[in-house]
Amino acid sequence: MALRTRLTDILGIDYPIIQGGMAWTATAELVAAVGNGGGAGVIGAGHMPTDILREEIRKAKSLTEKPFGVNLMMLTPHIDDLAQLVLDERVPFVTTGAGNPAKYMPALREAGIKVLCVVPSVALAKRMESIGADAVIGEGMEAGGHIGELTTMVLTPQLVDAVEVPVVAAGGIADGRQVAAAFALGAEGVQMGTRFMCAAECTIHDNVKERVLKAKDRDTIVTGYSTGHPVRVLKNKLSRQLEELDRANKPEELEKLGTGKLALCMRQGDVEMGSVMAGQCAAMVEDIRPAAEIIAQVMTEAEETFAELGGRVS
Ligand code: TUI
Repeated sequence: MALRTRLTDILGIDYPIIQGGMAWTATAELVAAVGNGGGAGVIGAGHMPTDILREEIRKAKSLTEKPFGVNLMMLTPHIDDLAQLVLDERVPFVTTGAGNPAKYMPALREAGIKVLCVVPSVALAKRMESIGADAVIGEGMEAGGHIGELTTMVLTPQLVDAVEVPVVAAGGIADGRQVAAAFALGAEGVQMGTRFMCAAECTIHDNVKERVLKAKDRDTIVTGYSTGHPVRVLKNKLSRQLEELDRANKPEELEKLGTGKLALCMRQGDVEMGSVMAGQCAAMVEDIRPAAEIIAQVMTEAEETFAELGGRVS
């Protein structure tokens, strides 16, 4: 059964589930599978060269008739070119992350592209709403990759109180009980990244999927506080070296050591010297299955959780 919220109406999807736009991870195959399963697939542009992103967008268009999005990562130096490309290709929607997308809002809105901004704070959410964001995605620090300071549990209800546009909860969500919890907090959708790393259609190296499947509750760590861009990863040889540089307060060396390591992990499968970006909920991911099944299972679990709640409280 489809579940309708303002988010599903805005994006034209069946289920209020957005797939996180993970760089080097969320490629056309995964994005199309999520779309065909009734969710919102999002290509992770990250630092992708413009030509490659164009190919990914065209491939996604060839694999699905459903709407899909592109995540624009504000820290990339050629962000102007990537933003122009999504305008030229008339991508249905964009998610933005790792910075303030204000500069691109007028052109995106003018082109009729929906914009959903990832925000780590109430202040940024209000600002994004004031410049025309269609929804905000509040991402808690349980998430993988670049993170803010607040947890999903604390950020979500504050966003719901602060803005009129729909709030999507993100960070640490991998199953239907958590989706139900997000809805209880007032969210109208969720974004899941780590869970979709173990979708059958996700093209990352099998070594990474194995690492995620093996992860336990305390297996992630946040490195890079000294650079101002903290990043959550699964612990490995690289994270221990980055931790040392953080402790020694050597942000330049840390940046240098971290460069190129996400691709090394996701594409080449080096899970010791690569950056295994994943959220705390990696511990909850227990199988590899098609994206459509992940979506169906999570939605069924969420509905069961709602039904059960009545019986557990009196
Ligand atoms: O963007 C993400 N997660 C990412 S991006 C990424 S690539 C990268 N690699 C190394 C260092 C930095 C990035 C890997 N993972 N999530 C969305 C997100 N956005 N989380 C937090 C934010 C955020 C932070 C600050 C959004 C806006 C913001 O605004 C600050 C400002 O400029 O006002």
